[in-house]
Amino acid sequence: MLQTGKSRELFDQARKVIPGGVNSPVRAFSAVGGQPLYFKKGQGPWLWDVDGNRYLDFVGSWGPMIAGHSHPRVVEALRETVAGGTSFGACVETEVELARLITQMVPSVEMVRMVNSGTEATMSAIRLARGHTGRDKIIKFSGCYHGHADSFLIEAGSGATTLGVPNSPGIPGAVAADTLNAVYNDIESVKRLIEKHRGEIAALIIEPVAGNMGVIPAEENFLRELRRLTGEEGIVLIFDEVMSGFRVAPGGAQQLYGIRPDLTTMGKIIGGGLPVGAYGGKRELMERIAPSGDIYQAGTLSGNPLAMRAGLETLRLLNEPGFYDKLEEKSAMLEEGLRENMRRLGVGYHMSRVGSMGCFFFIEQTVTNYNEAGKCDTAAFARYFRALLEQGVYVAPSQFEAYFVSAAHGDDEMALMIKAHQKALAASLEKK
Ligand code: KE4
Repeated sequence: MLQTGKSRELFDQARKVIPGGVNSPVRAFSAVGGQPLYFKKGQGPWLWDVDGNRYLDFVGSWGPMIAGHSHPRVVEALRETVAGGTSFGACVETEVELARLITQMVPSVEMVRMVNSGTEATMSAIRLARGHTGRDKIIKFSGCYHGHADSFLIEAGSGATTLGVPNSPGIPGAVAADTLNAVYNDIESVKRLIEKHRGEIAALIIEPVAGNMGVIPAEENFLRELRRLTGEEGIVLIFDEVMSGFRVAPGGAQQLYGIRPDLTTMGKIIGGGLPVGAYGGKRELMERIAPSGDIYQAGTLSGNPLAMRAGLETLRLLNEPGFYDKLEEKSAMLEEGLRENMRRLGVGYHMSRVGSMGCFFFIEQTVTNYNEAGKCDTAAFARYFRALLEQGVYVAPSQFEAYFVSAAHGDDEMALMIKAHQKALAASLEKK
């Protein structure tokens, strides 16, 4: 049994001064029972908690740590930068370098604006689309999560679903009325909304690889159809690649599928673990943003020197020859091992993976949308999660998230995960 006395003590104190004791709901372990762990160190694929327990990490801070924790090059870059100060609220050289590198890596992004979180990126992207088109409504997809801005917390995935609040209180009716939800991978559901609200829809925003209702890749012709329809209707197509960007390919899902959205939102990996978000796209759209245009968006810490340097160093690592090939090799090896375990145990859970992000659903049917994902046996997932944790493996504390493989995970770590997974899966099958 894991000794987590110090984490418990900290959590008791936290609950007195932080809502739910956490600074982000999905960390609260509420879907898997028990209490959150407090971590104090990460090194490569490993995490240590405040009680000294070591875990093999497949959360990777929900995606940013694709190069592994405390990568020496990132640490050195930050050490150098912090010696010269932490924030100037003014322009720095590295923000130009990072913007240039992003425009080189992501095919559709001609200009990019840095912000401080994925939420800020998506919030700003829909304001830009609304300002540019003069329309108010947006289409999103049930189960996708685009951060916690008002317009998105309608049938939202990730922590909102995990905690059973996909529609948060506090969203004004008028705002909620402008958010239309379609069904992921169901083009007819999009066509019906466009028919009904022709001329009123500013943007359609989608995770091209959904990672917040478990991992559900968009079917290829679905994305192609979305591109065609939005083009015909003057609707701004926004790919929310906060999670899939720089993860599933150097240029994200849009490179993988060869589809060019009008705007792309980014985050996570481009901060190398520091707070960063970004949105970018066609020049004619982006130049509408102040001060070149009249659509306002701003941020005290946008382009922060520490975050820019960590992001720049991380993207440079991704551009080293063979980075993605090696990541794909490991991720495929892990997938095969997990599938073999399921075959051995005679369970046919649905597994999906795109590059180094994946998940398997505690349900023996295919999962292509939110409704199907919602039918998973989350109690079995909770047993699986706890059994993995007891073996020193840390995955996301929710069925409606993804696991992430980093460049720091080696063959030994994969073998360890495959072994632990088999035991945890067996444990999850024993009805408690
Ligand atoms: P942030 O505001 O949390 O930086 O980014 C919001 C966001 C936007 N778009 C996508 C596709 C995302 O996955 C996210 C955030 N992802 C979740 C994990 N599924 C963040 C974890 C959390 O809420 O603590």
